[in-house]
Amino acid sequence: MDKTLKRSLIRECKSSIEKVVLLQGWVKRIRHLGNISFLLLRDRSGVIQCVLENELAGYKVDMESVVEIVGELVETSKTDLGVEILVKKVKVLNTSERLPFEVNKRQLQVGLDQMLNERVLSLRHERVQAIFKVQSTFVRAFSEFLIENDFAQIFTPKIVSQGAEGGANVFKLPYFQQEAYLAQSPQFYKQMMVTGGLERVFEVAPVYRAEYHNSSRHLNEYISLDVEFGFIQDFHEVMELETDVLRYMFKKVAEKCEKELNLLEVTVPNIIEIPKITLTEAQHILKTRYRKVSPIGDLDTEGEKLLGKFVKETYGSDFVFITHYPKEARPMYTMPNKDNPAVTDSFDLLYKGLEITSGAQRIHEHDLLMVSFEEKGLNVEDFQSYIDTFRYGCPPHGGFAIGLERLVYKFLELSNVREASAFPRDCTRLAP
Ligand code: AMO
Repeated sequence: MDKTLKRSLIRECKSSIEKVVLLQGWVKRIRHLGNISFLLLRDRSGVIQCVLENELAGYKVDMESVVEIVGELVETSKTDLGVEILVKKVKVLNTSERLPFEVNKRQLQVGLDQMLNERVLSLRHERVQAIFKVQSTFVRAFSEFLIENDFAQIFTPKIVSQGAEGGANVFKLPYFQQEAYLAQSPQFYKQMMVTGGLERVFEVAPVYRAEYHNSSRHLNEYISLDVEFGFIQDFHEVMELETDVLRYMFKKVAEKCEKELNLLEVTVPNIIEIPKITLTEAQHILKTRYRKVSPIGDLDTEGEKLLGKFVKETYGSDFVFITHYPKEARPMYTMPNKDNPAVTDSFDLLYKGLEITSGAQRIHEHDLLMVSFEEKGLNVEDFQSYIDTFRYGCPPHGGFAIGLERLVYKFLELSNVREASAFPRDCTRLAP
């Protein structure tokens, strides 16, 4: 091949001033029509038609093989791109075996299990790739917004000595002479970094939940987008920050992922303000409007779905904050409400009827925290290093965490949260 030519991307071909280009990618399809062949070439940026004539007509290559093409760019009205390649040379860099299923159909016609088992192949499909491009854009926008607002990115351990969320859904692992756990959340550490003096922090990292749920919304490992910040007035400030973060994330996705959103046929929500409803009100609405009785101090899956419908119809919003959960329903670090200490200054954010976030103001007073641990029946000695944090000057603070896969799952209206994870971990899936 011509060593003087550098690789061009397919998306650059449209505006290229070069006449001859070198492209590399996968063979999406090849068709032979008499003395002419049409090869559709795909790279990370798009698809282009390559025309093979004369001695190259009838060129034999297996679908999904990786090839390098040198050809002349010619304008055409026959393709969306407006240009095609008149092939001069073609070289196979790596051949593909026979595919277990077709990856070039408009819709990928495989079940969820096969899609996940054959991830490298299902990813070749543009709609599947689009999911992860949207995911990547969300994460970048989340980080960008927070960095712009003076938050520092932190990295906290995923091997820990205690679960941070209460409950039994922790994975245990042997750790030399001790027993350790996989982190359920960076909760304690993000608070410790705030108290340490960083004031405003965020983290993007996996967390682990030993949940035996085989549902469309549970994973055993997911990416948690965590935020924590100090010197807050109240937990409303935390909800305001989350609203601003989400608004920015969706704005960036609309800007950067136009092609992907068209392909997936979704529109970006216009977030102006997110309605807030207390848990008591929410349960009342469910009971009076839908005759739906909720579990004590909480909402169940059906209740969340009905509330999603209610806020869409009433406020035209895909989102709703549910606030003031009772103490029993929230972890030990959650701040009780000053006027009514039976409830907490906490919230969940529902998006299209699914919880995608929890957040709260935290207890920053040492003695109150000790009481809270004891009320939950927890042994304070097991959490000593966390509790000691509050002995040396801790500002009022709060934060929240967004489940990344749940956000993508709901936004793109996928069939299952697993579709929003490249290599999901569930009760039975450990490979690939
Ligand atoms: P919580 O436990 O509610 O709160 O988790 C926060 C968000 O994480 C997502 N999530 C999950 N996603 C997929 N599979 C799961 N099994 C799963 N479990 C939770 C949800 C949920 O809203 N430390 C607090 C957050 C905070 O207060 O800052 C926490 O972890 O989207």
